[in-house]
Formats: sequence, C-alpha cells, structure tokens
Amino acid sequence: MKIGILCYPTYGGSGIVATELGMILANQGHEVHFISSNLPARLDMTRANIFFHKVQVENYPLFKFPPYDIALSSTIYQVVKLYDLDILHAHYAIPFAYSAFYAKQMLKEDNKDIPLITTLHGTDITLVGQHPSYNKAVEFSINQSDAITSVSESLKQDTLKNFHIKKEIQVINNFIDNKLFDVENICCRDQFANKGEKILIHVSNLRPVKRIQDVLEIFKNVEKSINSKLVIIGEGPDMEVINNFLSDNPELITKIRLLGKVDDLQRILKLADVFLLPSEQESFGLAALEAMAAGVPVISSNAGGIPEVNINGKTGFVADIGDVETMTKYAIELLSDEKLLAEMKLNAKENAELFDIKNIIPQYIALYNKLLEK
Ligand code: GMT
Repeated sequence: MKIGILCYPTYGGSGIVATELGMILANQGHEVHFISSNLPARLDMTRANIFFHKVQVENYPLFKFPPYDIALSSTIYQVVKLYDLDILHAHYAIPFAYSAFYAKQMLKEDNKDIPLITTLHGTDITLVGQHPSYNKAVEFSINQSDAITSVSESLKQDTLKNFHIKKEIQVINNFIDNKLFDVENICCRDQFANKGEKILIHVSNLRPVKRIQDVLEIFKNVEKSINSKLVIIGEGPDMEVINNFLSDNPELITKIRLLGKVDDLQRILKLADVFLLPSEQESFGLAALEAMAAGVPVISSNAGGIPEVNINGKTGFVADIGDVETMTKYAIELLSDEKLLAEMKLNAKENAELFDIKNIIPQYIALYNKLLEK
C-alpha cells in the first residue's frame, strides 16, 4: 500500500503514535509518506520506504495569518497525485481531517477517490475542538472521513457526547513497541538517587492539563516519609509552575531533577519506581503506557482513558482528578512495601504487553484493507 500520514511533527502523543505507526508500516514494505510542517521528531529517515513532504506555507504582506490549512490541502493533493497514494490517514482532526477533506475534493476533479481515515487523539475533541471557532468544522470533517478511529473507549464516548457523529467510531488503542524497553539499563541509578532512595518520575509536555502542581505536591508529601527523588522529563508552559514551587520550597531543589526533553526515555524510565500522571484530561495516557512498558507502576488520576491503561490496584493506583491526598497515600503505600512494589512492577509490564505494537498494527492494516476493498 502507499499510505499518506498527516500529523504534527512535535513530541506530542499524536505525532509519536503517527510516526511509530508509519515506521512499522514502512518496515513491513508499505510506502509511507509523511506530510507535516516539519520532520516528525521520532522519524528515522534512514529507513527504507519512508518519504517526508514538508508543507510550505507561502507568506504575503497582505496575510496577517498565513493560510496553513490551504497549503496543507494543496500539499496533500500534490503528494497523492504525484505518488499515486492509496490511502490517507489523518492523526488529529484539526487541521488534518479538514484539509484532507478539501484535498479529496480537489482529487475528484482528477477522477481520483482516496479513502481518508481520521484518528482522534484527545485534545482535538475534548479541548480545542470544543471551541466555537473550530467546533462545527471538526464535526464536519470527522463525518466526512471514510473511517474514524479513537485511541480509547473513553474518547469515543466523549466524541459521541460532544459532536453529532453519523459514522461508526472504531476504537484502536495506542500502542508501544515493548522490545524497545528490553534494553539493558546502562544508565546509572546513582546519578539520580542515593542508595536507598526511591525515584518518582513524571513525563509530559508540561501543559496545564497535566496538573504539574499536583505532581509537585504529591512528591512534597511523599518525601516527608519516604527517602526519594523526583525526576521530571519534558518541556512546556508550566515550567513556570515548577520554578515557582521551587522558589517556595527551596529545600526540595536538590530533590527534583529537571531533565527537559530526552532522547533515551526508555533507559531513564527503567530507573523509576513510580510514575505520576495526575492529569485533568487524558484520552489515553501514552506516557503511562511507556512507563508501564519499562516496568514502572503508575499513580494517576481517573481522567478520560487513563483507567483503561492503568488498572487500579493492579498496575498502580487511580484516584479522582485533583485528589492529591489519595495519590500521596497510594504512593507511600506502594513505595514502603517492597513486595507490593515488585508485584505491581511485574503487572505493569505484563499489562503493557496487551498494547504491544504487534497486537495493534494489524487492526490498522485490516481497516486500510477494508476501505480499499470498497
Ligand atoms: O497530551 C497532550 O497534550 C498531547 C496530545 C496530542 O495529541 O499530541 O496527546 C493526546 O494524544 C495522545 C496520543 O493519542 C494521548 O496519549 C494523550 O492522552 C492525549 N492527551 C490528552 O487527551 C490531553
């Protein structure tokens, strides 16, 4: 198959899922064309069968806002025509499903009908897509897609609640390549924690929905009774929240390590004892799945699709959004009971196997084939 993947190039979950999916499809011999505003962060261009097409946005003095969505639809049109693509797969409704719809209309003038799959990732439905500036256009472009997938059951229900969707939404969960987490732990634990100290970790784009303040408060409470360190990976607007917290709690400065964006996430995750994800909203929680694949139990909120990934009492613990007290209690309980910790580490790893790439990719391929047979 010749597949066009439309996605964000950044470290956000939707871009990562799109990139990993494309690379696996390319490994399997499919020709995969990424269309994005920049080279996707994890895309390995040295692999066979991978193409990248950058959306060029032409500026003009008249434009206050260069029309990206028009440039995107023109790029999709050109790439489909030039490379004779079979299928388009949009990751995130805004603007990909919208621009792909217009590209499809343009292609009809050339007698080319190409099926479009839209995968909903979360914030396109629960946050940005709700805004009156986007709401109707999002609903329209979802309905115009030939197939719709959602990364969790919870997101499917949110979509049905918030929009008038006229088509079936198929849940295809996010996935992980568990093999990548089998790497030997070359990274030294003693670089992050002293002997006998536990390591709590949080990985995110540090946006307000991640509730960084809760991460910090949980750690502050836990640290009072458990010798521990907190590692935070990622960059984003709420770095300011962290800096404010540290200036109010200077005694914790040496206890909290800020690593920014890292390339070898797996190795660092493997050092941790507990992953914290107290998010306000989370359609799936890919970061929690990555932690589990590294054998790290998760203490999370019950937002969106998280409880579908983090099983309360088995792979970690789940509490209400904002319930810092209960999350602290769970963290202390887990970190002070070696037997429970070891058990939950194993359960976390085992549960991550269910979301392994080998179980999920065939679902996308079956969907592509179904659309192509039509
Ligand atoms: O978490 C973010 O803010 C980024 C966002 C994205 O679209 O890149 O993540 C969403 O998609 C991920 C991949 O499907 C999910 O794992 C995240 O839970 C989801 N984020 C939210 O719903 C807030």
